[in-house]
Amino acid sequence: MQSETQSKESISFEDFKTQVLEDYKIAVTSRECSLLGRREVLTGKAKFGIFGDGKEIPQLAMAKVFKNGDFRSGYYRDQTFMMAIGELNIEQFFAGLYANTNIEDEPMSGGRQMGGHFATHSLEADGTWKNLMQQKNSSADISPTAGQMPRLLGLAQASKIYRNVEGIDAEKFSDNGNEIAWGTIGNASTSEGHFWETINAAGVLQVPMVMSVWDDEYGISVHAKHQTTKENISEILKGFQRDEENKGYEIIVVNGWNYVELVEAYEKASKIARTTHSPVLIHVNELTQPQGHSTSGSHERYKDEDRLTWERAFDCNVKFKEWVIENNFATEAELDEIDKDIKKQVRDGKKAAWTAYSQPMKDRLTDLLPLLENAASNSEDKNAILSLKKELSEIKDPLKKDLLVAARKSLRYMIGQESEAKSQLINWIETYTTNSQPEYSSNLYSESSNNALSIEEVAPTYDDNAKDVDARVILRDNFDKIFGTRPETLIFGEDSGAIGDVNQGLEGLQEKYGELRVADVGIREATILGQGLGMAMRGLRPIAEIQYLDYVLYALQIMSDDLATLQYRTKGKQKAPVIVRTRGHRLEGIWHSGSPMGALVHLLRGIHILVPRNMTKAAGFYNTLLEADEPALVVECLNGYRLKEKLPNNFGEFRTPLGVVETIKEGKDITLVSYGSTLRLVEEAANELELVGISAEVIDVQSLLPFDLNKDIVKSVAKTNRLLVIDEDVPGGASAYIMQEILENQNAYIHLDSKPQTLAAKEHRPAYGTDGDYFSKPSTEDIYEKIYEIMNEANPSKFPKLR
Ligand SMILES: Cc1ncc(C[n+]2csc(CCOP(=O)(O)OP(=O)(O)O)c2C)c(N)n1
Ligand SMILES: [Mg+2]
Repeated sequence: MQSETQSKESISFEDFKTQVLEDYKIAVTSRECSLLGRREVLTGKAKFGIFGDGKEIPQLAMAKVFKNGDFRSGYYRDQTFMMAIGELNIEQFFAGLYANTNIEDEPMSGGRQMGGHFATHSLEADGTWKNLMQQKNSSADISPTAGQMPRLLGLAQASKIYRNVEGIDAEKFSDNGNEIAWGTIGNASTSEGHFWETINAAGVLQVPMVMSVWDDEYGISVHAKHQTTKENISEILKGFQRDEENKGYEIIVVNGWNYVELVEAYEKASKIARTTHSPVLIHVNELTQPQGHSTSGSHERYKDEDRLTWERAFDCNVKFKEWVIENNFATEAELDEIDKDIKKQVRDGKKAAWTAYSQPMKDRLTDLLPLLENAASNSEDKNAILSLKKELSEIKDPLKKDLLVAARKSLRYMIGQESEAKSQLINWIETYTTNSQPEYSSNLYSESSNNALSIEEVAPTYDDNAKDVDARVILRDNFDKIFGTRPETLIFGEDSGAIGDVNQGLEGLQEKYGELRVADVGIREATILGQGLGMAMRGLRPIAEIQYLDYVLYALQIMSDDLATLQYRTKGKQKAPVIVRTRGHRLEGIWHSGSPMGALVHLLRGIHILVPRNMTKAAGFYNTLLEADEPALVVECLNGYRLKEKLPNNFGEFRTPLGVVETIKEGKDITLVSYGSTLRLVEEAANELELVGISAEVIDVQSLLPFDLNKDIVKSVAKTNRLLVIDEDVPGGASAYIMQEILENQNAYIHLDSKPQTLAAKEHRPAYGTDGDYFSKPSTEDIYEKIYEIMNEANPSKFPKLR
């Protein structure tokens, strides 16, 4: 049996034996970590545990063929794989369980993610790329099941781009596109739409993606009969199998306890994907869950005795041990000795991890207790503080929180007094908070010197006799310049290729730059986003086009859960500077004129959201973003492509700054704040109001996230003393967000002489047709009358009632 494996053919028995025993040690170490990890949760030292027990052996086989430059996109069962590629050791495993916030101790997320969510570091401390070809890479896991799929597609596609597009500086990212993106998913999670969308897309694109399904027949308590047609994922995927005539998938089925067959399967998969770029699906059957799904319940509740007996017998580690003995790689006694050794190693590693995690709190406690003692002596309520101190000192392993709670509560017993003891305590609280808060809140956005906010504005310049052109021409010529000068850029979307997008902003560019760089793709927004995300994680500069703003919702879950959290959940160790291009507001009908900007602003913290009012501004945003190292969503105005704009002469160079508002009409009576397509109506209303003596100042927000960094809007309100925010979102949507920024963060309330108000669309989706639009969204008349009403209330004699 062994002689059939390639490993055995190419290496000596002794070498093979060494490898087998190394694998055995990793499998046992991983299992011991799972067993002890569960106990740490049950005794309360860790909050939650989800482990990789029962999935060890296939992961060893995958690790064997996983090369430098490759990427994993997987889920919470993959601890054995991470150990086998040398990216997770025992202490780090426990540091993750305890939520150690030191990224050196807990490299997966610096304590931000629960254990079992894995990542490697793609970035240097300054945010620049490491050489990803000199390490094994794992994109950072997320908890939503199948959420790893869209990104996996992009990670695989990057190899195809690097192999086939000339001129890209690939040194840190690729060796001629030989890298594989390895996906893992649980059997039950293949029920998710993301799984099917990704599988189909990878088959169409023919990218080097090897997808492993870890099949243990269950998704928590729910059996395969409720999850999968025919209870068999590879069986129903058979139509994807490639043959002489058609490209497709290589589909491999293998049992998860059979070491030899697994090694063969992964070697075969690796060879196919690396050389031909054909995707491969490996259905790994007959896996188990020795401890059940997670620490939140026991599987004895839903597995019958037969199943539990079978699971004990077919536990992959048990079968592996039997195989090692049967094939004379070691005796049972030798393996037992190894087991014993490893048990001790894991116990020691766990202890070391606990000390590393808990010692800093104990150290701070020694600073704090004397301060509390002192505070008590200086307080009229001495006993109250002493009792807080006592409670704190009795906690065996205090959390950061415990220290702060005691310190902050103590201050309440010192209100109204001045003392050295009190200032020392305040000082301690402030220093402790300043040091602790970033451990939980840093890196939502890029903190590198290339962050988008640090990219300076460059104004568009014009020839003396610059023509007025259809605005889409400005986008097209700017994209032309971008693709001509930056080989690592590419754009893809529905109708983006052959016809040059539905509004001709990419006209002729596919012909010029090829089908890989200006590409048509299927109708599958989540994986369009995933393509962008994955390729951006491998050093490319993708522009993912979502045809209309209303369809961003299909990609929204991935944008929110994966892209927006990426820098945060890796504490700045991974980035994906993808640009998401879309167009929205004001066309016709329920699904062509939505403006859910409030929803986006709230779900996408971590991504910049830009709402340029014209195409010169939009093009400028693309130029800015390509200089920067973080993701953004750019919403072009659907009704702006055919409006005339003056043709600039510095394409690719002019840059619209982020977070900077623009006053597009000066005025003294009221400040009107708006953005995007609505602005034209606001300007119209403002001009009409001049005729009755109302002078409105109109401000274009341009950038919802970040918002008015220079706090210019409050300067306008200080002058006009009145404020109206207008947009096309639902009431309380983005307009409420804008209002909060202006009133609360910019303190505009102190300047107000009239009630600050918002004017938004109706609560329902916008109805079809010109009248549907008029009765659904704010019209010029609505805006005019709202402003007039505010002025009438302020000065009824000058502005008598309109109606
Ligand atoms: C989108 C989503 N829905 C539900 C959950 C809760 N959940 C976590 S794991 C899991 C079962 C997954 O089963 P499977 O994919 O077979 O993986 P296994 O745990 O069996 O390895 C569920 C329902 C989740 N994390 N994400
Ligand atoms: Mg399962």
